[in-house]
Amino acid sequence: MINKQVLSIILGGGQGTRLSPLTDRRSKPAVSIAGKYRLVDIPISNCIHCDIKRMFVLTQFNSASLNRHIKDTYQFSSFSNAFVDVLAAEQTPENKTWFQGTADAVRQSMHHLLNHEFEYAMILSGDQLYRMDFNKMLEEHIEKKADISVATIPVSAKDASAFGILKMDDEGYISTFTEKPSLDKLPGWESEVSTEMKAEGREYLASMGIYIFNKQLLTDLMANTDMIDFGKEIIPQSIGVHKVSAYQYEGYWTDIGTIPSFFEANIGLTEDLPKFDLFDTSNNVLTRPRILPPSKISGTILNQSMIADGCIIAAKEIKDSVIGIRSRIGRDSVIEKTYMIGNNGYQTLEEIDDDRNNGKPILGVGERCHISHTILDKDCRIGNDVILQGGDHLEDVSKETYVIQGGIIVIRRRAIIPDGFVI
Ligand code: ADQ
Ligand code: ADP
Repeated sequence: MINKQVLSIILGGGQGTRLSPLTDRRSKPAVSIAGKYRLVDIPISNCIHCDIKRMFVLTQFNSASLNRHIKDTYQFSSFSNAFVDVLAAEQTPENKTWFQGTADAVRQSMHHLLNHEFEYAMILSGDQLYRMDFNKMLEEHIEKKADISVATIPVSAKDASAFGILKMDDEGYISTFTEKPSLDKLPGWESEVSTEMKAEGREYLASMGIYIFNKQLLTDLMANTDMIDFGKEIIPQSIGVHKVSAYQYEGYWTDIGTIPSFFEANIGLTEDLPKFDLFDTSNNVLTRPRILPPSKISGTILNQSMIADGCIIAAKEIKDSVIGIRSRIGRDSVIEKTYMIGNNGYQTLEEIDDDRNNGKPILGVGERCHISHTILDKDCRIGNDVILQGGDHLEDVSKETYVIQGGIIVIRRRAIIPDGFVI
């Protein structure tokens, strides 16, 4: 029953614009993934499957879609104490008290957290794709009488600079920690890892940004220090002062906090045996059930693709792509390596006629388009004969209707791309 003593705190995104433009008008936890879920569904589902059912989602700004999603999805019996609450920073970007970092977000939310009884705070990131049994980590935390536990995963030298890298002593406590070391600082930071991980060249133990804190210590740190970040300050400065334990995890886990990693994680789901299995029914990803009709597809060659509910598709070919709810794709269009997020609703036949008569592209992708290495955000209107060919040949840019980042074209939400447009 230890999980009943846990309060989970999901860090839902800072001021950072790493997922921009997807986060320009909605908070990060509300960003759509795999055509029908939202990012926040990943940590929430992990918690629910571990019977950790009291959760706060800390976000820099509130969005209607996040609140509606949480309210409509996570409904618990009124006789249980389960809840998912969104706590948004109430300030403006100009205001100094806007969440300054991950620990500052927790500090500013402490008065809400302390309204609940708990022994352990489970701090999770809102931008990772993984499935983890938090109870195992919790059991180890208690067994080792740790004050703080940090979940760790082996990574390669190439990836190590993006993470907090640590070393453990013989008893499994963290002896040293460095946040995002540059490549030249890496020698000497290798750890003993399993032969499987070693064979993959993953010899550095990275912090997954998943922490368990004993309530008393967290309360003290929040009240008596002004440290604003877990990775940069609290974790490194706790080593040698508190018992900071490393929980070793070797399953699938990936950061989806940037446009390229978000894109790869989505497209990766279309592989024959994807590393993250959406078809694992005992640990499924939960989301809002929608009453949508089955997708209707005609004349399309479909390969390695996932098509969500409620789509109307007449494309020529769709491959290596994820097509989100209520997507509409016109005749003779080819979609490759693309994540189409989908639409919020359908147009009526009258609206479609009106748009056509006024020369305005209708919702979705038009006819004879060729789209690859692209993310189409919600409710875009892509005209006919549009060519969007993402790839490494493209420079990063930010325009009114689209952004290019790391070779991936991102068409902004509600953007209208005229007939014949070419990138
Ligand atoms: P990063 O992921 O780079 O490194 P950070 O940017 O602090 O760290 O984000 C952690 C999580 O908190 C993300 O989900 C982010 O969106 C969210 N977040 C950031 N600022 C926030 C704020 N002000 N309010 C609410 N949420 C906020 C961290 C650790 C590393 C570790 C990696 C693993 O610092 O040590 O290796 O996570 O991904
Ligand atoms: P998301 O793209 O994250 O799903 P939604 O499309 O659900 O976000 O937007 C949330 C709510 O805000 C919806 O009710 C939507 O109609 C409304 N909304 C979003 N953008 C606009 C806008 N530009 N003008 C008017 N209403 C908007």
